[in-house]
Amino acid sequence: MSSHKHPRIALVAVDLRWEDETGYFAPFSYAAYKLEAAIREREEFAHIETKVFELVTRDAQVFFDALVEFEPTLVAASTYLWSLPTFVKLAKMLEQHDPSIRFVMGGPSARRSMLDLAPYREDARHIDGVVFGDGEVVMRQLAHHHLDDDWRDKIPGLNYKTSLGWRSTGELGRPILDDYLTPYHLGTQPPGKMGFFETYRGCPIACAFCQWGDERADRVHTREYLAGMLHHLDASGVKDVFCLDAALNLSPRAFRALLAAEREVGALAKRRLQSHLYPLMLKDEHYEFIELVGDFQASIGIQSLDPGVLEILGRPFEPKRFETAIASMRKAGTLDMEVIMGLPRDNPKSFRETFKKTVDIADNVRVFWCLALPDALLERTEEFDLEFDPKTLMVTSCNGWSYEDMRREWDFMLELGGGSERFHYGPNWLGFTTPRGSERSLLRRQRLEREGIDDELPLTDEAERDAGPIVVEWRMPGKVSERLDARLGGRGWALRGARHQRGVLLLELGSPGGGVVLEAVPLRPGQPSFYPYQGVAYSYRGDIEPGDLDGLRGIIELIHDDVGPQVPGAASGQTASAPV
Ligand code: B12
Ligand code: SF4
Repeated sequence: MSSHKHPRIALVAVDLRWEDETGYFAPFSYAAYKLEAAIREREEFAHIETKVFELVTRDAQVFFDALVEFEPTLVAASTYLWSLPTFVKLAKMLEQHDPSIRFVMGGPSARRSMLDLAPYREDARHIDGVVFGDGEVVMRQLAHHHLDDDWRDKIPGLNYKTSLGWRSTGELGRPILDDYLTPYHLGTQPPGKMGFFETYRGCPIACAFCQWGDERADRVHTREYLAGMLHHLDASGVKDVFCLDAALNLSPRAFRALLAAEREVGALAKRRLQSHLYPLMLKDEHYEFIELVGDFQASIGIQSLDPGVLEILGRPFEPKRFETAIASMRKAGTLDMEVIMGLPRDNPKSFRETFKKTVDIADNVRVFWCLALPDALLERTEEFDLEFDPKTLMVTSCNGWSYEDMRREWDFMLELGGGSERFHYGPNWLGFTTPRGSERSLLRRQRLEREGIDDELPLTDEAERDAGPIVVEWRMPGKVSERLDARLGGRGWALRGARHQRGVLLLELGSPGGGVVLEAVPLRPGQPSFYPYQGVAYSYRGDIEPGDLDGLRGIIELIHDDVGPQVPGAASGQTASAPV
């Protein structure tokens, strides 16, 4: 029996725009818009209303309020590391509000191993369906059947938790990539954002620490499809483009299709394209493609330069060929390099070597704190004697590393990065421009100006950037979080959220009398602040009784040891600018 309700599908995602301190990246949830397109492109679904709710918040209540107004019959949540806590809470809230609303979750954090972790174990049963892989096929099935009483029986590929454990509705086929249009084909992409495209899915290499490596990479888009996508992307006026592939050159078939499509359309000739490249597989045709692009910014995920570590973790590496490839890549464009700190079987000494070499070679460096991701290290904790924080997935110790080692290396890099151009960081990543990169970027800007390529930052609207209430989980390693909870709790205060915004650390504190937002920036001479304390200028927003001001100063002193090192450029970060 079917319900007589009018189908309304809400796709939800957390908007990460404010996570990028540099302003150079204006991302959006490509998956949410791509899945919406899978429904909107089909005539048979013309009667279904769809809407993407990509909100600048991690507060489930804010999503709930927005959804209740829309009255969805199906909520499809695009779930990543940064949105899992929010969407698990949201599922529960929606079920309590109206049990007839179907709540389905997909994306790389929608995994059994994640939902069985302590923070989610209890509430996972409020999710009606969890999809472990690609979403296009299942979204169309959901559009057809979600209002039927026996909807779950009709849709393979759903997993759900019962009091007796997990149940599955069966295997789901993988989508044929060309059968699904992009948001650019339909003109439904969000305005003011950068452009995203894919040429294939998955990655043929299987590095132990990466979630991508778990997927086969045997499906590619054709030249015709990519030419259509580039044509629409061009017409959309998007300025910066980011290629979502594991690396542009890891699938020869997909790459050749892209090369032919770009030759035909010429959409990338006046644009900046950021893409990962795999140095050991670079050939002449790749340089030919780079030549076609207006401004090509290559990223290389080297992760470690220690051949022994890479071998253990399943990543092919040949130092000689690597060096030759890097030398040619440096001639072709800007070179960003990415490394991971805390990889199992690596150690602080070897990591420091990798880091130093990377700073020497690259224009921009990005470092990621090792994460225990599902389909990757999360499934191999015993093998690597690995401990991690179940909320942030940040590794807290493993073969070769103690938590203190990691903290020390991280602080060292924060200090170094703090004195560099384009320094930005979050709880599990940091990045900056190297001295070599600063020189190069000056020359690059001059060249772009000559060639008429716009070098403006893609997202400049401050008002839009700050729109919406923002409450963020405290995402520092568990021990810091635990210490803060214990210290504040003893005085009747609580840490409700924390975020970095444009060089300012914002802490949302709950107090017996309400709450305040505490701002922390590095202390500069003559700078006004509520309480300058040990190199950090603390100010607050919100109402606080005059009698409570001393209490707030006491709280600042209490948390400073943990909070100070998180202030961009403060304390340890203020002085260092010397090259390693
Ligand atoms: C672009 C990108 C970003 C962007 C933001 C993207 C955004 N707003 O969504 C930026 C640069 C900001 C970013 C940052 C980070 N990222 Co990132 N990022 C990516 C990347 C390269 C592409 C994502 C994408 O759009 N893919 C294309 C779409 C089509 O694929 P998809 O997202 O998997 O969606 C498909 C399915 O999962 C499914 N699906 C998705 N949603 C839903 C919903 C429903 C209902 C259903 C049924 C199905 C479904 O269907 C989709 C189509 O088939 C991926 C790697 C990759 N290629 O996927 C990493 C990835 C998502 N990032 C990852 C990580 C870890 C990070 C960081 C934490 C950095 C780090 N340490 O590596 C940061 C921190 C972010 C933060 N502030 O907290 C991990 C996520 C792991 C996880 N379990 O969540 C990934 C998978 C890479 C990896 N290392 O393995 N990232
Ligand atoms: S780290 Fe890069 S090469 Fe290794 S599996 Fe992930 S995407 Fe592939």
